[in-house]
Amino acid sequence: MLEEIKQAIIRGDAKKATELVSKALAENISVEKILNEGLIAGMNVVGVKFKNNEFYVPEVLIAARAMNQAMAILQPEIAKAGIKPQGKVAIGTVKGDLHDIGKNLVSMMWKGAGFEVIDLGIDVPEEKFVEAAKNGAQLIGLSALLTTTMPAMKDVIEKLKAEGIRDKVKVIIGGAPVTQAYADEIGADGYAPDAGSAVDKAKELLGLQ
Ligand code: B12
Repeated sequence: MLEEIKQAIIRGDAKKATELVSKALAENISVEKILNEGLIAGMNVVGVKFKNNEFYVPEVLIAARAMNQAMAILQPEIAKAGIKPQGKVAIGTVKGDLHDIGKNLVSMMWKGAGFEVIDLGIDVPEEKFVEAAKNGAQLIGLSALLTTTMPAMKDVIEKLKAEGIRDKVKVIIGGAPVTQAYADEIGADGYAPDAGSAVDKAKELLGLQ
């Protein structure tokens, strides 16, 4: 079943992927397994094929659409795990960057962990992150998938400093090219390599565990 989900994502067959995810849930396969061994595993293969020029942008977009639709089915299940809002957090993909699958996944996991999540979307200018912090977000998540957009994460931190609110909000960063070393370099409070550890890290940064 998980292998079939993976293959449906690779083919970009949204109908099949959503059907299979519903079926897997009905058979009590854990949300975590469906995500990691089905959806993310499929998207990883798509990534390799894209890199090797076996897939081009349209195929990747079709796979991404299938992934997003299948994730929409999982979302209520992920959310069920949550209890009451543990805090207010905001997340967005930084300026110039349109990748949102990983960001959406982190957003879902945070919702599932009981956070109130403000999703700022993609291609988000630094002012929007600052605004979210001013509106009460205690933690800001920045996502970047391109080496060329990683510096925009630093711009957000600099903007928070310039506005005098850097010490009022925690900043956590992530995305495939991002590392702990980069987080240290730009003065972010934390980094997480995947959506699961993003939950632990957020809790840690907000003093909840
Ligand atoms: C899907 C995809 C696209 C889709 C995006 C669709 C969408 N709605 O997101 C489309 C086709 C639009 C696209 C476009 C481009 N892409 Co692209 N894309 C990918 C691909 C294949 C998969 C990315 C993905 O979704 N992975 C699955 C998710 C689940 O993983 P993830 O994003 O890493 O997220 C996880 C963690 O990183 C972490 N995380 C993510 N965000 C955050 C945030 C926080 C706060 C935390 C804590 C954690 C966290 O948790 C997530 C879940 O576990 C990657 C290859 C790859 N394997 O990464 C290339 C890739 C990222 N793309 C690449 C490129 C070059 C481009 C383009 C420039 C191509 C072009 N020439 O037009 C454009 C750029 C457009 C733009 N301005 O953004 C390169 C980047 C190279 C580089 N080093 O900079 C990659 C690596 C492919 C490659 N090897 O060449 N792309």
